[in-house]
Amino acid sequence: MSKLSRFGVSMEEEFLGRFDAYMRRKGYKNRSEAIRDLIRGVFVAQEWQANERVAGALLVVYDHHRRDLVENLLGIQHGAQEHIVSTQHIHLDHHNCLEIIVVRGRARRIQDLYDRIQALKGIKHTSLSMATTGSKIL
Ligand code: NI
Repeated sequence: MSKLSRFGVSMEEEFLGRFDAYMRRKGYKNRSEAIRDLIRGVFVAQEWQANERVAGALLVVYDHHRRDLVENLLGIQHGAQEHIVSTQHIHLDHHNCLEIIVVRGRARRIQDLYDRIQALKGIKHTSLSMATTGSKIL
């Protein structure tokens, strides 16, 4: 573990009060850990903006009776094998399926993959969880 440094932060009381309320709601025991997590979030966002190697998960909900959609979804994934680490398929009910596609690679390529899946006709819901490989985050 690297050496810890302390620093002082000045801010308006009302602003700090709101931050402390946020911290308590989230269950943090102290401000330091809450601030560290917020800063880590900024660094992860920067990794994505700088097109670095990132990791993440795409979540897709769709009706599997739409065969054209299923075919297109599979086609896109087969064309992006180098970025797909694994796929988990959950049958939600008689009609709906949920897929979690774990991805890794350059941020722009992952974003492009997500955009193409999101734009498929018939998709009910998508979300992209932008994570990090962890190599640049303490
Ligand atoms: Ni299914």
